[in-house]
Amino acid sequence: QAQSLSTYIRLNQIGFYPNAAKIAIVIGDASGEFRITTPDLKKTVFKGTLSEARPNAISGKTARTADFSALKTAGTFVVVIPGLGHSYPFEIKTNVHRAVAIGSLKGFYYQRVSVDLPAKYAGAWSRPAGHIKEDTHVLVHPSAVSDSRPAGTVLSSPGGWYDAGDYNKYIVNSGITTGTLLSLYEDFPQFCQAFKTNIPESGNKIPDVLDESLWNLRWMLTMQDPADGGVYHKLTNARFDGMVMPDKANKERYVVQKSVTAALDFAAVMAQAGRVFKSFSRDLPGLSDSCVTAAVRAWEWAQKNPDQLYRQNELNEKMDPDVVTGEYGDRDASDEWIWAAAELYVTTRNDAYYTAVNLFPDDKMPLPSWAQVRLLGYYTLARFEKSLTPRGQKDFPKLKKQLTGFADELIQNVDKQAYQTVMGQSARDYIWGSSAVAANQGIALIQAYRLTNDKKYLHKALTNFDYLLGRNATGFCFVTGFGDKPVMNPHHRPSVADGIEAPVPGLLSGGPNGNAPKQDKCEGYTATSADEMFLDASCSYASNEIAINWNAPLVYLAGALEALQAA
Ligand code: G3I
Ligand code: 9MR
Repeated sequence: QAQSLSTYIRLNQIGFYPNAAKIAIVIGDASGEFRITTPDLKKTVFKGTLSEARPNAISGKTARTADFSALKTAGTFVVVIPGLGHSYPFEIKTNVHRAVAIGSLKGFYYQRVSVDLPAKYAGAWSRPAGHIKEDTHVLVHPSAVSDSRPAGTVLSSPGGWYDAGDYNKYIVNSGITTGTLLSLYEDFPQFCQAFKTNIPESGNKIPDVLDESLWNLRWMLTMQDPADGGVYHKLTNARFDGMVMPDKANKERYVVQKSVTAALDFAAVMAQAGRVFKSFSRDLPGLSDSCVTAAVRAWEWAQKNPDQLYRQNELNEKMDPDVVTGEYGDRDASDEWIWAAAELYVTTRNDAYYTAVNLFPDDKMPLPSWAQVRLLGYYTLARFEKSLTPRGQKDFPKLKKQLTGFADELIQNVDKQAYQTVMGQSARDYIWGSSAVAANQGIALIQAYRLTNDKKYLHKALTNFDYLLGRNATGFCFVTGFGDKPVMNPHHRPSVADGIEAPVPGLLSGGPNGNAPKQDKCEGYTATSADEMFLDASCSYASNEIAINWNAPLVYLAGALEALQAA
């Protein structure tokens, strides 16, 4: 009988590793047999039976699983559900996610500030440099004025990456992003040597993931006040730009108040960078030492200013101009202390950092996000088990137990879920930037795999990658430029303003967010459950913006799965 494309079949729209699990989800009423065929539907290569219907914990809707893991033949195929239709085509092959891994790291190149993106590297998305005035003309906001930098001072603070769909630069978010990219290198150095993204630096001796990270690290270094070691919270306009290209965004830029969270996230990343770039000292003389020095100075500033949190509303009551761009505010810096202490300790092997803070205040294992960085410190302690001082080694068994216990919780009930993914077991996963929840859950599982060698963690990490690439309740592939139903209209100023239909590629959409309609007030949301609360419209910044701190865990997960081939 005739078969047409069915949107009721949800699967990773890119494909599967030959030896890995292969699952498609079928929503609606279908039951009984399914087939895997060639895309012309003529040749059947596998037959199976759909699972029993499982209820979706979030929406209550039911779904069935088509499990064709036993099919290991390389090729391009579709899932066929008799009477319903067929899926998008997918591939089975080794390195099947290499293009996504490369594309998502390349996404950072497109976010670069202060530099032209020529067609040689940027293809159709070639554009002139944005914010070139930052080279000589960044103002000191009244909240950031100090003896060394009185009102009227102008600074140079070019480079780095635009944070997201907006054009501002925020140290807190830069910190977690850069730390995650550096961690991919630390965990999979060999893979990273051959991980090339066609950026201007690709021919040099430094892996592209580190060259890309350096683009932002160098900017971050300019955000430290040499007089006292403090770090400005952000470099920003007072208000968001319109939907214009970066070179047309000409509002005044300010560095805004130093904060303890910025100082500690900066200290953590600089300490990590000091470690990573040590082995590239011949090509980057002095960089490693400069990073460690900057880290120590930021840490010491934080010790003297532990209560200096960034609270934008309080600031705006006292200061002019009001600053209404992204806050990345915090009420509690205890997790930032843990991350900075762990990185400085591992880099310097000085127990004073280890004992300066309570590294294990409780048994909680909060998933990493810009606001919660505790686990980034734990991952580092776990990564360097062999080189910890006796003080750190003493705690290692406890740390390992907590990290694997957390992973066990994440995977415990996955097989009962309608979509068979770690992501989405609770409606609480569907917050602003939920795609990064999925990616960071994946990273937590990769860490557990590295600690135990138990492949169940690796296999479950792959379920969340499948989620991001299409096995989800929206049916979208959340990475621009990939899949058959990709996000096309992200809240991303260049993608809106460049006149090109396809958005800038390799960027991860924030994803479903139960509160999005209230938060961005974009018209057109129709979903009734959080897992579907997503709108592929550029006004939907609470569900469809892109952001560097979401892309980085995508790069990590894609890179780790490629390095390990998830087999
Ligand atoms: O975590 C809580 C959750 O416990 C609670 O149940 C839920 C109920 O609303 O809220 C959750 O917090 C939300 C948080 O994101 C989750 O990370 C907040 O409501 C929500 O307001 C907050 O949104 C942040 C958003 O800025 C608005 O401030 C996002 O995290 C953050 O990623 C986003 O970052 C923006 C920058 O400000 C500007 N640049 C673009 C960037 C991406 O959209
Ligand atoms: O474009 C801004 C986006 O990057 C932020 O994440 C978001 C929330 O802070 O705000 C967006 O800017 C909107 C502003 O908050 C309200 N007016 C419309 C702006 C988008 O066009």
